[in-house]
Amino acid sequence: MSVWPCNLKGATCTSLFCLGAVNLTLAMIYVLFFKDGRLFATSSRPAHLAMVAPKTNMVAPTNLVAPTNVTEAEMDLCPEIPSHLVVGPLRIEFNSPVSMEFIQKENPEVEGGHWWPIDCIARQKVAIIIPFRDRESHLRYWLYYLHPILQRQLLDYRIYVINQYGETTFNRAKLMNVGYAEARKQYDYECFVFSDVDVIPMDDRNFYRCYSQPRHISVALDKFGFRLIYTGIFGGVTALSKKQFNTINGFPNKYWGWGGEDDDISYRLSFNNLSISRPDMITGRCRMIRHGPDLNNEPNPSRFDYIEKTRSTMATDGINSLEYKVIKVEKHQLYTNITVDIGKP
Ligand SMILES: [Mn+2]
Repeated sequence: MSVWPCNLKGATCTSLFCLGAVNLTLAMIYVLFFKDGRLFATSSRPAHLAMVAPKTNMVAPTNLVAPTNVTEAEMDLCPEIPSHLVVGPLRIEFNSPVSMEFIQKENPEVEGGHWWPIDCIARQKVAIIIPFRDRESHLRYWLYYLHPILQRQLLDYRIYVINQYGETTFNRAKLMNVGYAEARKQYDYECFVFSDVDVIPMDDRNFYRCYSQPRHISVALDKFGFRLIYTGIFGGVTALSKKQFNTINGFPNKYWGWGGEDDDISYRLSFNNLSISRPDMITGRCRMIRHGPDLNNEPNPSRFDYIEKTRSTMATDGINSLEYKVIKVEKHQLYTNITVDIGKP
């Protein structure tokens, strides 16, 4: 029996075999080194690909523009859509609590909530701001799910938890203003994402970055049957560039208690001729953690009066009139915590 893998004799068989071997070698070189479009595209930071739904559930992104031809000067910029990393729909559940230690072990490269890609230059430096008080278990779910997603999106990001000091009525919009102001002092961010602690995206193609218009990210909440409940809605998770944020004088400071501040922000956008950019209703699906009413965050009865006057108040109530006192700054591995006294109504 011949050791050659064919029945032909002599030179014909040898050359066929050699051709096959050359082909195989070339294919291996391609797979090993060129697959990511970059020579030796190896990383010491493996992408976290857990929690992936079956491939059959995946839907092609319709809201994303294909990257244009990369010029030589942009050679090292990260791809606008890292399609080799993002996976599409994700399974998001809140049944089994996760410990902070576990999430820390899962994200060894994160420091003070900061992570950035090492194989390419991130397209945007993003400050992610979470207005917060007394929701530790929600924060753990948020960190558990979001860190891997933001890393697959190849963002240079840092998580800021803006923790309201004391027991007075909660003020979400003012805390977001504080987050903006404090983040600006630390780093030259070009994009600010504002996220409720209890909202988690269900698709990693829903990018936590800025667009040419202010971005509404949490467009299809499970709580509302995955529908946009009204056109101007701008709550949950949103993203504004530095320029967009300053154009509207930031957010209002006077909405104490639940409700109204998101609509005020939406009015600020339209009065300044900005429109709202959104992902499609599949990519934009999000889950909200169920919870009872918070202490000291009752619905604000003045909100309807305030919203009516946004056009005249937005120039004087905003980032230009913000006053607060930082109580303490703590760098945890997975986030930077800023506890702040924002006064009272
Ligand atoms: Mn909530």
